[in-house]
Amino acid sequence: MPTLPATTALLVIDLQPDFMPGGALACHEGDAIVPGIAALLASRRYRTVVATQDWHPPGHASFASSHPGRAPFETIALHGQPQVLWPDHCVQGTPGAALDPRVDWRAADLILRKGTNPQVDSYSAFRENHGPGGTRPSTGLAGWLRERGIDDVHLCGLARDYCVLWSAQDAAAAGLRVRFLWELTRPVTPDGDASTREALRTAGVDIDNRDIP
Ligand code: VGL
Ligand code: ZN
Repeated sequence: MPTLPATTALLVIDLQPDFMPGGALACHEGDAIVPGIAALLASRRYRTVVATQDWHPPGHASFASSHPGRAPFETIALHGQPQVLWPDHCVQGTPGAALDPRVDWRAADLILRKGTNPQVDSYSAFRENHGPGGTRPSTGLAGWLRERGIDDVHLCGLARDYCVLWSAQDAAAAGLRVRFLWELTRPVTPDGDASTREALRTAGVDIDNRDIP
């Protein structure tokens, strides 16, 4: 496989055991994408690779268990915005929060942990969800990529309908060219695929349907 231009980076979103079948917040067929992503990293086809790691403190505000009387997958208002309440997942330092051990992460140039603010969720690799006061602090990733001359990003990982989608939307909003490696993503909610595709089209994101790009 030929090396891609140095202006293209691969973003691998939240490839962690808690998002795999049997995990705390399993994505539908989440493990099906692991061999393809492992092969992509091993090929060294991308000169720049960024991995994100969902990394919540215990008692995080996105956990249903932090809201007495609430159940996982209910939606509440948090900081004035809708917030899906999740099962406890990706708790800092637990095995389910590790990067997937089937991938050789030596090819990753940056490992970005997100969701560390106890009060605020963070789906996107680029900025937190709405927090108190309505602010959405940047993670600095857009600047990190720009400093390296990167203007094109390819995204894969979990979950297709949350963290990969939100990262793709923010990448496009940051002025990057964005390719969504559809077959190297899997959703929390398979029924949501049509609306995910529509949201990506609206954001101007290119959907790549090949098994390996
Ligand atoms: C994710 C829900 C909660 C994701 C992370 O990686 O898509 N979804 N935390
Ligand atoms: Zn999370």
